Amino acid sequence: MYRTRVFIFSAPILSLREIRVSIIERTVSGIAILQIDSPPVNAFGGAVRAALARGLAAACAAPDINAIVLCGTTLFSAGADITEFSGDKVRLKPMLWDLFTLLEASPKPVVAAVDGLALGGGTECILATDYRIATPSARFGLPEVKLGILPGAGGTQRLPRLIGPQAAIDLMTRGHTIDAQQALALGMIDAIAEDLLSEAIARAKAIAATGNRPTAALRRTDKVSGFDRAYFAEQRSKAVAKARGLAAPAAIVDCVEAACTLPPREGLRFERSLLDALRANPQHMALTTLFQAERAAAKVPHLVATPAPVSRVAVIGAGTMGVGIAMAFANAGVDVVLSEVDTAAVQRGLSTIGQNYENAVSRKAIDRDAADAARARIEPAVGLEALGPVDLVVEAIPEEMALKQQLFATLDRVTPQHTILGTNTSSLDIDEIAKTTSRPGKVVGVHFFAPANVMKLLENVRGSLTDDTTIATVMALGKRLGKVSVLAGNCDGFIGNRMLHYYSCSAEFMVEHGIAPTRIDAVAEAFGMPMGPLALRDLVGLDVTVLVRKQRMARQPLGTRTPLVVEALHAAGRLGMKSGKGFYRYEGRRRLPDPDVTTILEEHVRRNGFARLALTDQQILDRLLLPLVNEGAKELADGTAIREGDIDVVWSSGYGFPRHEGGPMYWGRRVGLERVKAMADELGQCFGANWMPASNLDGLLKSH
Ligand code: 3H9
Repeated sequence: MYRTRVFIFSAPILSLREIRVSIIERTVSGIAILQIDSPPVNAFGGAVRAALARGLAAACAAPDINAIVLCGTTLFSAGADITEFSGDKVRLKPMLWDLFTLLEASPKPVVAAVDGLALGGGTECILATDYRIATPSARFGLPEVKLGILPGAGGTQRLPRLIGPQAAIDLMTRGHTIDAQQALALGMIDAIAEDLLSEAIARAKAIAATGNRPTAALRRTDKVSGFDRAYFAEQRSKAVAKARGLAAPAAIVDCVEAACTLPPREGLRFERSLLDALRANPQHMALTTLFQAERAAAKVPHLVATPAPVSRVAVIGAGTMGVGIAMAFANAGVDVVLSEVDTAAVQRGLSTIGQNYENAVSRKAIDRDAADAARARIEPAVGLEALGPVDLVVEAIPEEMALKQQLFATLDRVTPQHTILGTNTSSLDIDEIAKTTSRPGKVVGVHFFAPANVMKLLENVRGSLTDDTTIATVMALGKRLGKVSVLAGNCDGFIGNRMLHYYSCSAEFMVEHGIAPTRIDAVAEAFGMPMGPLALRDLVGLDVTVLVRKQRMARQPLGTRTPLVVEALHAAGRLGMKSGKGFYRYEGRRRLPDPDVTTILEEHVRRNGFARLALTDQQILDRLLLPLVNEGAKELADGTAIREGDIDVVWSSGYGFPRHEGGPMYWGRRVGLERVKAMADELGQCFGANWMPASNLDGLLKSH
């Protein structure tokens, strides 16, 4: 019917990836189609920006073109090219904000056609077009806040004008994605169509034929009038309260206020000045480095094996962990058999699962159909003989070596030879468990974090005989379950819990030297930890700490001092949150200071004759975090962790280390590894050899 010509506006090749923006010019229809095609995610790197600007200019100059359709491939665009964020990279012109200004000023109408994802600059781009159409499955979002910045290519100025300040603040400060139906309801897009390109072409033709162009977002005023200073003051204080120290949310509110109160050009200038300030804030680089570390963590150096298929999984144990793990698989579309020792136990597990899904539906975290489908994927089983043909087993029974060994010996007998046998242990020796089976190559640690259906981390643990296919399989599992996978070596506590020991013990030593638990927790929480170390002890249970510590004390070198405040509280009948009393007293989940704790602790300090320390808040923070970094360095030295970034991913995704601090190793580098060493020297003298400086700290100091 019509002649199709394809121009490839190939840009200077900046990397091995193919970068191109193609213009498909349909001369009969009079429509130019600009397609962004730059794998893997159509990011707006310099080359793409330049090619798009050239494409736009060519389409505007061509006399037989009346309108333009702008589209992507299977996704529209993931936004600005994050690899350009590291300081040393030269950014090619045009800058993203200039490109979108060009787009908005195009003399010929531009219709955006969105399939897949439009994120960050991808969403900002479509806001600068005349009309926006998306497929029903398209998703939109402005996740810049997660990188410590704001939608600084005009997004903070165009979005409120299209959808109003409240919805704009919500989208930009939370950074979540919404689907096409929600975007349509908000007024962010104008239509949804199955046959995306045909509809977009038809709309472009219609706008060109009538000459009736919709008002550009920046010139709209209907949604942004009538909001006073008090409204924005309230929005700002809500954003700050939720931000836990992250600077970007408040800046986003400031920009939205500017969109509601300033003329467009001034608003854009204001947005740029706040973008520049956030870019200069160390939080931005910390978050960007963590984004890259998360993607790197999933790639195990020199591992070439292909993951084995996993279509049916068994979870052994229907306690809190087992239930969460079963839900994590079911949510990802994997069939699960949940096994317990008797019918009553498995029924209890199923009823918890049912309740969890009901709660999720009422919170609107999942829709009813998806919840029912996930629940239907979980099948109960009593005993191990009834597991059937499963590809992977994840064991989540109590942390006792003898129990686990007995279980694995049975699993080895009752499951097919290809089945991978995973243990959810948080600290036990994988090799000791593997040796009870005839397939140590297929035994691996798959350490989920509670609640397993929510927490993002999967810490996989390689035993000395675990084979490459097994490792590739469990590493790929993380992505399938929507989690980040990190590979750890086999040692006491692996990457995360091994470091946690030093963090918690350091807090307890401070208590032994007269610092109040409430103050230590307040310092940790002010830094951004979701919960202080002593409140965390209460959550886990003081009885659990006492038990684990007894086993650990038998293994530690002579001359190592162990803090015994948990033991003192436990001896007074305080088990933590579950008994309503621990380092605090509890009213439900509400944590309150308890004068009885002060009495017990003072007696403990007096009886042992511990000296009182006077510490500033900064010194308390240093005593909590510097030993973490020291132990992390030791993990790098002995191969427990492959990369510093892996440790940062474990701590940010599994332990709530504030993401904008980049993780403990990133934080340690920023504050100075010399301080890590000095602290380790000091604590090593007091508490024993385990606390001494890592041997590789000097090497790490030189390596950056
Ligand atoms: C922005 O737009 C700023 C502007 O407002 C203002 C500026 C003035 N750039 O995650 P995956 C890579 S800020 C470069 O494994 P998935 C990623 O590193 C930006 N590269 O896949 C990986 O590389 P590799 C706002 C990017 O399917 C590969 O793509 N946008 C970018 O699970 C595959 O990624 C965001 O914050 C990027 N923007 O998830 C979006 N995005 O293969 C961030 C990804 O070498 N991205 N890569 O490991 C995401 O959320 C996810 O990557 C996405 C795909 C959902 C897109």
